[in-house]
Formats: sequence, C-alpha cells, structure tokens
Amino acid sequence: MSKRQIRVGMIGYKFMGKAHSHAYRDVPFFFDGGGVPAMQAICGRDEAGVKAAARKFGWASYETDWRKLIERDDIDLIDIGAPNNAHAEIAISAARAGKHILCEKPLAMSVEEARRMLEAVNEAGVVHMICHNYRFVPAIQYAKKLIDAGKLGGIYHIRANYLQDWIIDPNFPLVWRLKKEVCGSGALGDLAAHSIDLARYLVGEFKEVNGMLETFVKERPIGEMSGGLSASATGTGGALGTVDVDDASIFMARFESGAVGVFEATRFAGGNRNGNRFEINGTKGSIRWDMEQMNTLHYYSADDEAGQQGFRAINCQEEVHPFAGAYWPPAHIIGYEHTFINLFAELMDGIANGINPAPNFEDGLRNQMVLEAVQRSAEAGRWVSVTEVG
Ligand code: SOE
Repeated sequence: MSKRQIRVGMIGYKFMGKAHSHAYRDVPFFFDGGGVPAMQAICGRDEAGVKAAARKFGWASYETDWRKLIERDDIDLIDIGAPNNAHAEIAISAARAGKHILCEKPLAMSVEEARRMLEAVNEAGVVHMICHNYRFVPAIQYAKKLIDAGKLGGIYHIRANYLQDWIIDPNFPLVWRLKKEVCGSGALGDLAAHSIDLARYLVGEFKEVNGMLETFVKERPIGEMSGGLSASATGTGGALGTVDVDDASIFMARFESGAVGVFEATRFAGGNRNGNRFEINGTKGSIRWDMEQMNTLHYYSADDEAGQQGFRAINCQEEVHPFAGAYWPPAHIIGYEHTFINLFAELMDGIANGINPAPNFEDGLRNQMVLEAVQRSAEAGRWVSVTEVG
C-alpha cells in the first residue's frame, strides 16, 4: 500500500518549531505507518528569522502571516507552536478551513476557549491532537501497560513534580511565558499541565483540587519578549514590568477513582533544569519515573518474594516496550526529541487512517478544566471541583 503524504504548515520556529521540524523529518526514517509528512511551509512574523529557520529545518517555503498559511490548498495539517493566546483563533480558523490540527499545550487560555476549539474540530471532522509529548516516552507507555494489566492494583497516590530553574535570576527578562495576557498562567499551564496529562493518562480523571500559586519575583526587566529557556539575564537599571503569572504552583487533588495526588510545578527549584517526575503507589505495587533518566521505569511489586523486595530499574528500551522497537537495539538509548517523533508517528497514522489519536482536544479541554480549577481554588482558598469550572 502506498503511503499518504500529509502536507504540513507549521506556525512557530523557535524551541517548539525546532523540536517539531526535527520530528517531521525523522518520522518516516523510523516509522512505517501510513502517513508521511511533507514539510510545506513554516510561519513566523519575523521574515528574516522564519526564512532562516525554513532553510535550516528543511521547510519548502515560509509565510509571515498564519492566515495565508491556512488559506493555502497545498496544506493538510496546521501545527500550532505559537504562544498560547494565539491557539484558539488559529485552531478555529484552521478547523473551518478543513485542516487537521496539532496544537502545543496548554490548549487554550481558558476552559471557554478550549471548549470552542473542541467544538470547531468536531464540527469540521478533522483530526486533532495536543502535543503532550511526555506521554510518548516508552517508559510512560510501559507504565500505562503495567497499570492497565493490574500490576499496581488499585491506585492510592500520585505525587508529581515538575521542577525547573531558568528564571531564578531576578534580572531574567519579562519573556512571554511570564505575561498572563500571552500565556494565561505560569508554571501551572506550562509545567503542571504536563503532570496533569500524565496523571489523567495513568491514574484517571480529576475530581477536585485545592491549590496555591506564588510569584516570587514580581517585577522583571522589560526585554526580549520572545526569549525562552535560553534567554539570558539583562543588566540592572532598565525599565521593569509586572510578572502577573505564577512562578510556582502547588495543589492537592482527589481523583474520580478515589486516588489522591500532590502536584508541584515551579521555575524556582535551583539545580533542576527539567525535572519532570512522579511516583504512583497502588495496592499491589508502585512505579517511579524521572524525565532526566527518561528510559528507566522504577517498578516495585508487592508480589516479589521476601528478601528481594524493592524498586527494580527497568530499561524500557527493548522490542516489548512501546515505540522503542522503532529505534535501536536494546539499551541503545533515545532522548527528548524522540518523544516528539513518537507522538508525530501517531498523528501521521491517525490522519492517514482517519482515526483521532490521543491526547487530543478533548484531553486538552479536560486538562484546562483542572488548570482553571487550581487557579480558582488558589483565589478562593478552598477545594474546587473540576466540573465547577466546566
Ligand atoms: C518551558 O518551561 C518548557 O519548554 C515547557 O514549555 C515545555 O512544555 C517543557 O516540556 C519544557 O519546558
């Protein structure tokens, strides 16, 4: 059977633009599914920047206006890597133009926006996905298999933290990820959203949350807005602007199943560059995972014989581990970029075969409901049920 070509238009050319571009290039190299991406055009407002990115990343053309990209009839899939406040307008327009959509997380600025986005893709009947790439770590997919096979029994606990430290310096500039009107929330939407996605995937739906948000550095130098993790601190003495999003977000959760959770997301955990971690405990066993050693899943089984009990380290890089077989012989490890390649392989298959993969806009909406419930809880100082914000 010949493979279907899926013609892509990508919006954004910085960190995520690079990660996504790389994944499009590598999907057909490692995966034999029914869809092969054709990198038609990349889009960004700065012509010199987007032109250079198109050349470097291997896109056939570039656009400086996303509306033009959506109008093009040589594009099947719109990939949204623009800042969060642009997601809804772009996604809804793309859906109305009949394009399939991949959108970066968090899906939207609010539950209301997320709901409109979901309605638009459903009405248009297009394939949609949200880019929660950590789901696609083989160790996470294997954790899901263990849980679904009952190896952990009933789940009691999840404790997850996502720890970074790139804005500890008070002279780090007021980039878009620190401005509420552009990003919606801080560590909450940027980092906890990933932990929420993993928790929904592995433990189930959230019922209610009780949270607190803190902003440690309330003003920062106004500088390069577009800078991300690699922006550098500006000098002292310049104009300052207000940081109106959370630097840290901490919340407790109850799940529909009766499990309980503790979540912490912060950009002020010195020494933790990308510490995305969790532990889950059940009646029959536990698992532990840490993105900084992403190929290892720690698994404890209460069934192990006395004297041999304890966490064992499973290297999730063998044929039996989901996605791992597409790459190298056992224990020839993979990294961050492969989480995107795996997700994109699912997306290409979904579009080629007319099935909607997960996580999709429905997951994005449910995630947004948890984010908004945490925000409301922090403001009101009480437990907030997830349906209350829906
Ligand atoms: C910045 O905190 C960031 O790039 C997030 O936006 C990503 O979602 C996360 O995977 C890595 O850190």
